Amino acid sequence: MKSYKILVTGPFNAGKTTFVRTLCKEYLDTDKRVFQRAVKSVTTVALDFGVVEMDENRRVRLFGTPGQERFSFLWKTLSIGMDGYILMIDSGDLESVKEAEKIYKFFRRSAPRTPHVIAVNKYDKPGFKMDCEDIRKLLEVPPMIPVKATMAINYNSALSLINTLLKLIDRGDLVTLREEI
Ligand SMILES: Nc1nc2c(ncn2[C@@H]2O[C@H](COP(=O)(O)OP(=O)(O)O)[C@@H](O)[C@H]2O)c(=O)[nH]1
Ligand SMILES: [Mg+2]
Repeated sequence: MKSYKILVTGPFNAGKTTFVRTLCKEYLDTDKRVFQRAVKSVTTVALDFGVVEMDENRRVRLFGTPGQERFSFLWKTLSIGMDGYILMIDSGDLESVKEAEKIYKFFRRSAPRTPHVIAVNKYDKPGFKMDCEDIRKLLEVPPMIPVKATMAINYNSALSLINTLLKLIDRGDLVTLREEI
């Protein structure tokens, strides 16, 4: 049995907790009620955790980070031993993209050779949306790193994102990634 540790990171409200809940029958979340109900009424304060059984040979352990920068001291700790990470962004929110830029810089610096995918999330929502190519340019994502439109609320979309990342991890293209920095 191969076990992968995947970190799900990204700004507040991008859909990280939703992603873990969609994929995992059993999960742990640490969402707390927020008393300033500006954007949403609950927020993750420590981590999300869930296990996905991909098939009889592969298991994925998902660790979702808290999005707000005041919890960023946890990012490094949660990322220890990760095989890959997902950077999730709310495609309809420019603030989310700006926040994502800071988080991405943090992980590119602290884990420069770690395979990852960018999830341009909430693609089902009508109205303004950033497209994947714009996000790629803005975040300066290396060519071999996938930038995918996703819907964390949808099981098949969430599963397909995990599969994309596992393929990248199994290819072991870390050397190429290092050369692209
Ligand atoms: N329409 C739509 N809403 C989503 C999607 N993913 C997450 N959301 C909603 O976005 C809000 C924030 O999601 P949450 O998972 O708490 O974000 P987190 O802060 O990154 O953990 C919630 O109201 C979710 O229901 C998606 O793919 N489509
Ligand atoms: Mg959350």
